[in-house]
Amino acid sequence: MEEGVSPLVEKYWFQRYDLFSKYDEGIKMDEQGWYSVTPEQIAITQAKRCPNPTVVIDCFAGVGGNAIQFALLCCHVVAIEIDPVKVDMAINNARIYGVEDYIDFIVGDFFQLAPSLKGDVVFLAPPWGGPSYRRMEKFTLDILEPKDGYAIFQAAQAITTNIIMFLPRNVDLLQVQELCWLFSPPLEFEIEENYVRGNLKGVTVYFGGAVASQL
Ligand code: MGP
Repeated sequence: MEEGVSPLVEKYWFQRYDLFSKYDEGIKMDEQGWYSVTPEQIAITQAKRCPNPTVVIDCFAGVGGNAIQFALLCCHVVAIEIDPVKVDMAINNARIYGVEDYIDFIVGDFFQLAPSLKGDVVFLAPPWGGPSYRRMEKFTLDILEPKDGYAIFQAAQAITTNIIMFLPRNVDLLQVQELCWLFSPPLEFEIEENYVRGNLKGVTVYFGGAVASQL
């Protein structure tokens, strides 16, 4: 195993090729990246929902797992991440997949940037408060970071109502539905369970006609 891999990361290191199939080509992740990056097959599934061509705003881009798959599927991506170290890693990772020219990386706070952003689809995979979410019976939207799920959704829907949100498998689905009822008529939505090797990893919610109706 690689030097400097913490006990928390060890489990994810064994799943490294599920996270990035090109891991051995020099993929870089910090600790939060290891446990937060969307497994590659799930990121591909999410990206396939986007109409083509599309401008996708990845609001909590982390080390770039989703931005890379959106870019590979011909989307132009605006990838926002507040941590400059993660942005450097994401640029490195995008280069490995040959898509760095299709992603505009921005070091910044999504909430500050949101009023000036334009895009066709907003992608939200915010921090879930670390791996401890697994111990909760129900994950409520107020636990999401850096602000609660309602605030995140509100900022996103001002850009577009075509929103893709990656959430914990134990998320309170009633709360998710309530987000749609904030609109009149209620926003179209679909909930998808995401498995890797038979294990449920999370759920993706597709809001809005452009991404929710393309099954
Ligand atoms: P996990 O918590 O390691 O569950 O996360 P797993 O692998 O099913 O472990 P088990 O021991 O319960 O079997 C599964 C996936 O959820 C990760 O690979 C990430 O893609 C995603 N994920 C986990 N966390 C803590 C976060 C997070 O904070 N933010 C985001 N966006 N995704 C996360």
